[in-house]
Amino acid sequence: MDDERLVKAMGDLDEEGVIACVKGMLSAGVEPLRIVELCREGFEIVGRRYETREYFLSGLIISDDIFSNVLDMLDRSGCFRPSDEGRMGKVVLGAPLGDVHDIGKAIVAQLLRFSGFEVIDLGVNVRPAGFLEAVMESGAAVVGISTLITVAYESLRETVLDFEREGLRGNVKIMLGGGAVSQRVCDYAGADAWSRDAGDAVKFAKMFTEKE
Ligand code: B12
Repeated sequence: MDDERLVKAMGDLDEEGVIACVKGMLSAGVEPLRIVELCREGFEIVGRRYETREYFLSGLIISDDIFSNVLDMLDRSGCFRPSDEGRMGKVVLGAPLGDVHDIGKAIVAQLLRFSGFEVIDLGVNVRPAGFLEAVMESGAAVVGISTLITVAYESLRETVLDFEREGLRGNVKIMLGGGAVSQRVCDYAGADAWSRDAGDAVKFAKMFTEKE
């Protein structure tokens, strides 16, 4: 019941409703990742309403504002506090050239840090060579790219090709995530894994950095 209310409030851009639901859920001990997932479902409603022109760009911006408040609440509850950051290795993270969406990426970064990874967050609109340079500087073995917009597919492919051209593809695992990725996109880009679940970023990073 609360689940549906949260999804609906997010879809309706009802900030007070969202905050009230999240407060209630946190005090009832609901898993923070469950709250994030329900908000993500609400974002999908916002996206659909934007496509059908019920909402405009301002609707997308408001949904971002509302979710920032949710993230602040989750942060204050202490659930995303990093534990022994860096112990598990380094992950370079970013959104590709042409893409400025960073909400999902921020969640992935928090979860990776929480799980002991050092995250080198390059931000959004990262040109292909930016990922390569960050890996060369940091020695990270994992790259995560968060993609919400289809125009960025070409830049995903270019990013993977840059690692190949530099002879570094064998040393680095590349994972994709975000609403615009799929198995086809992963195959096209030549990446190693993909998911639309932030928890899988941690699962993949652990798998990729496991010592034989
Ligand atoms: C909020 C929003 C915005 C905000 C973003 C604010 C911000 N700081 O990010 C603003 C207003 C800036 C915006 C701008 C635009 N947007 Co917009 N936006 C959205 C919206 C409503 C929500 C996105 C979101 O944050 N979702 C919630 C997060 C939590 O979900 P997520 O990113 O998928 O992340 C989850 C998983 O995928 C996973 N994950 C994420 N990253 C990674 C990485 C790895 C490695 C792994 C394993 C997992 C993983 O973990 C997360 C938690 O589970 C979507 C609709 C939708 N359905 O997504 C449209 C949407 C993405 N936007 C869209 C569009 C068209 C635009 C604009 C072009 C609009 C315009 N006319 O200017 C611009 C694009 C600018 C650009 N060049 O990038 C389209 C894209 C369509 C397409 N096919 O390409 C969408 C799909 C809306 C729609 N249905 O039309 N947008």
